[in-house]
Amino acid sequence: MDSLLSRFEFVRVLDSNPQTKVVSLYGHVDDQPAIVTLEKTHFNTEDASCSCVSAVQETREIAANDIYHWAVALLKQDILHHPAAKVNVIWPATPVHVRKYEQQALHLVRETPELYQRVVAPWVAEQATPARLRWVHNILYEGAEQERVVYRDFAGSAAPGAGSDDGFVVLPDMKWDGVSLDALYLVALVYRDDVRSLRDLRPHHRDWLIGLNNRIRAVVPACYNYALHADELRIFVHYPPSYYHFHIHVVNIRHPGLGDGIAAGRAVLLEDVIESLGLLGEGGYLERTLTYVIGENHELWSRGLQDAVARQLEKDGIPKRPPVLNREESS
Ligand code: M7G
Repeated sequence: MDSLLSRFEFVRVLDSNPQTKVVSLYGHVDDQPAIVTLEKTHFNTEDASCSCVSAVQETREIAANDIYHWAVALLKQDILHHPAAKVNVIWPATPVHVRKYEQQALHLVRETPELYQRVVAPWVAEQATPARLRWVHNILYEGAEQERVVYRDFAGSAAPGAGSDDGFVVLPDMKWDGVSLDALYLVALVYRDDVRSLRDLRPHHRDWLIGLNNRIRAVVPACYNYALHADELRIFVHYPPSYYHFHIHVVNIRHPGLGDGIAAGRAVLLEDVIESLGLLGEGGYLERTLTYVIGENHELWSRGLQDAVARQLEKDGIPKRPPVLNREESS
């Protein structure tokens, strides 16, 4: 990481979010595209040896009024328990990564079963390549991030392979600094590779998902010394996901989420998925219309979703946006 950062040549800011305190930068490392994301870390309130206030080293008062006092402060930090920030580097970054991290206009899309088959499914088939899913394969089969794995279940077999369809691995998500339990963010990757996303789920997957949900809610609290309980985990999937190998997000319920990660229009609770599968016909999620938020940079937007949204709005009788008037015309 140190070497990557020292070779990073900054080009431009992709996104900067004052609420999540995340900045994403685009640049080059050895002439190849790189994305560096910096996220200010949350306070570590679990560390009893050091209250957050005693970490304040220096202050400069901004103002005081009656009983109210406010100032900027410098905090004592150490890399183990009180790091200042989490740094993520993607290198070499693909154009898909750059488009994902770049600030962009967002739209609400209604993905009907027809739209899925015509526009989305062919694109998904292109996405689920070994290269794009290498990090998943590395975790499942090559021992990557092994020391960080919280739980691994081969579902009765000695090792992944035949008969391990129910197996899965739980480990800290790349989004988590691994320090503050308030921000706990894990990801569960399943061994089976016949389910790419929510769209591939059918009623016969229901029991498998119930089992997964129960295992996750049993093992995660135990792995963290019951500092949080089964009903304090927000367990969900993303639609559309960024990676088309079925996986589940497991997040501390107190975590407001990074960006739009747990917002309506992106996250679907696993419990709701299980419930829906009990009501849907044989085609399962293939029969449903899924409504979600998509950025204009997403390839699907230009590959058909933009036109589909325009047609849907027209069909729904929603008036077109009036032309923008300049100041003189409007007054
Ligand atoms: P997603 O819903 O497909 O994408 O979830 P998104 O939430 O990034 O849009 C994939 C999840 O896997 C995300 O929460 C990522 O942060 C996480 N993730 C991605 N990669 C490349 C890695 C990795 O190499 N290791 C770990 N531990 N998590 C990752």
